[in-house]
Amino acid sequence: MSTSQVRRGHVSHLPVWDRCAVMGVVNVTPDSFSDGGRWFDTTAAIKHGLDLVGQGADLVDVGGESTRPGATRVDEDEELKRVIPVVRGLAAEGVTVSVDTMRACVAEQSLAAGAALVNDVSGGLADPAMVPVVAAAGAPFVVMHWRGLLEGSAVRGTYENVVTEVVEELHARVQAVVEGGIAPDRIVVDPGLGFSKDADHDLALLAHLDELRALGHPVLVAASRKRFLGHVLAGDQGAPPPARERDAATAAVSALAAQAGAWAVRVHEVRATADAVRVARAVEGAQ
Ligand code: PMM
Repeated sequence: MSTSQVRRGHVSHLPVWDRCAVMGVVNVTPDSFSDGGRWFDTTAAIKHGLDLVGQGADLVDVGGESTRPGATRVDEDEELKRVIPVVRGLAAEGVTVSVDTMRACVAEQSLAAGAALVNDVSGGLADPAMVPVVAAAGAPFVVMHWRGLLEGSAVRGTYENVVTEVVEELHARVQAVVEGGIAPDRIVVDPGLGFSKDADHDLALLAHLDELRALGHPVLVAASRKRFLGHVLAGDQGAPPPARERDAATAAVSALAAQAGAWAVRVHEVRATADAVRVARAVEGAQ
């Protein structure tokens, strides 16, 4: 194993990459925050996923439910209808597919349709059947930090020390997930940028990715087009640029995250990030 692989960790049952991996996003939703509605048809979504692979994505994350603030939940049948054919179509083409879902039945059917990884923004909290399903399938699992499902909205975005608290809360979720039967070498952790966090929280977490890595699991960073980038780019006075004008800033985060030892970055626009992680790898190799 190369020093790069040792540094960023490896997820059992997934391919091994000798640099930070690139996870391209296909949102099969009419209302996602940054690209809602664009890939809302099965054929277009599969084509988009294949295009992302052509542009350098190592994995493709397929989601059928928007987690945009204020979004209402889609029903289970609708989520299945959106996601499963796209997962099946991409997996049939040899793509490493991740499914972005909070529902056990969507995870289960996606794994049966060829998905390699389950990405749950609730860290297994939204659906009590999620951890048992993923454990039974022996699949890798992304545990993201989010207080959205905890009681009491007042505590959600309030932190004394966001880095320490996110690390502690992720640690607790990882323990619960391991107790639920998911093997530790299949767990990825994610700080959940923008989920019950403001721009300063997101930036602090990015500045301390080493503390997340110290949990001993590969780290996924999903900064793509998020609100905090709009905030940074707007400066003190101006209005934030719209989501689709945040791709250069996203690629900058990808380079920084790769350099800080992230296992993967999740992005909508793949090309620039694919370059960024390769540059970061070359710099790392030169040290
Ligand atoms: N963010 C979104 C969706 N899925 N998954 C993980 N693991 N981490 C994230 O931060 C995350 C996610 C929301 O972004 P989008 O709707 O713009 O894709």
